Amino acid sequence: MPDPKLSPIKKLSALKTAKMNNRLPLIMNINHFVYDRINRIKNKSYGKIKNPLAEQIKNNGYAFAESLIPPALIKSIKEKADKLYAENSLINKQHSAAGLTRIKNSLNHIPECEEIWHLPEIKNVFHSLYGGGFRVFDSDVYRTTAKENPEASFGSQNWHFDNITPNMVKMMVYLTDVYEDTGAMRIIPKQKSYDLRKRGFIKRSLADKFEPELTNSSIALEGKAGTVVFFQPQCCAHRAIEPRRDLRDVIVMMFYPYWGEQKHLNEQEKDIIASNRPYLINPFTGKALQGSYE
Ligand SMILES: O=C(O)CCC(=O)C(=O)O
Ligand SMILES: [Fe+2]
Repeated sequence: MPDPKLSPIKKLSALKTAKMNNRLPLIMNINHFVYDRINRIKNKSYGKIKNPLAEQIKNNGYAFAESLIPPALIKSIKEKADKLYAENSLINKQHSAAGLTRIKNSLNHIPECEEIWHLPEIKNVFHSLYGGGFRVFDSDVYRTTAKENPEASFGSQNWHFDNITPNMVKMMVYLTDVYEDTGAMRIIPKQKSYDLRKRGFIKRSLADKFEPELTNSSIALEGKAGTVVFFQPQCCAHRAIEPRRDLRDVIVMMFYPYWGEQKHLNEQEKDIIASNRPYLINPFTGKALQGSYE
């Protein structure tokens, strides 16, 4: 039940948000709903491919696996990322005061990232979730460190749901060993998150009202370099954590269903996918509906 202290309008809005899993315009949800139905019809194996990680994602909103990606691939991506950070010329520093820096055009500068979504172990998870193919909407390599300015913050450091359609699934690949004190993301399982949303936690600005419940019901996603975390960021409340020591490097990719195979990308397509932000998309064309970052 929504919090009885909420005004009627807030109660209604919390219920609508819980129902749709987002705060997007109705028309966008309808567009994706129709797209997903077409996907189910076209993907004959919808619901038939079994994968234990996909089951966990469906049930809990997240799953993690330690050894889906060959260590040599992780090592070469990490080495290239380190080199780019050391050269310091291709780094987006928009949020550097808050400890977040990104590699610009990472798919062209670290082309090995593309190999990840062609690995059978990764493809299987999405084939099971979507009943067939998938597309990658966004791929990003970023680093979190201690803040330079304690007052600074980037949005994801507050508890939030990503405001995206229900068919999207995010994948985070660790390039460093990730512990609580090196910036492991905290996440709240789907059922508990759903309960919080119905009670009125629908956006990040309301997080303070729901503490300490948010923190107490969350877990830190710790894992060695190479760990893959799949999650539904529209279903599970989550937040980025500032490392208290060292740093955390990750690749983050966003997936959505598709009835064909994700093809190999040319340079221009990689450039677009490496800068697609935020995650609002016309699924029929694969095009971003809002701006990107450099
Ligand atoms: O970097 C993180 O730990 C989490 C960022 C986040 O909010 C997200 O990927 O949706
Ligand atoms: Fe997020």
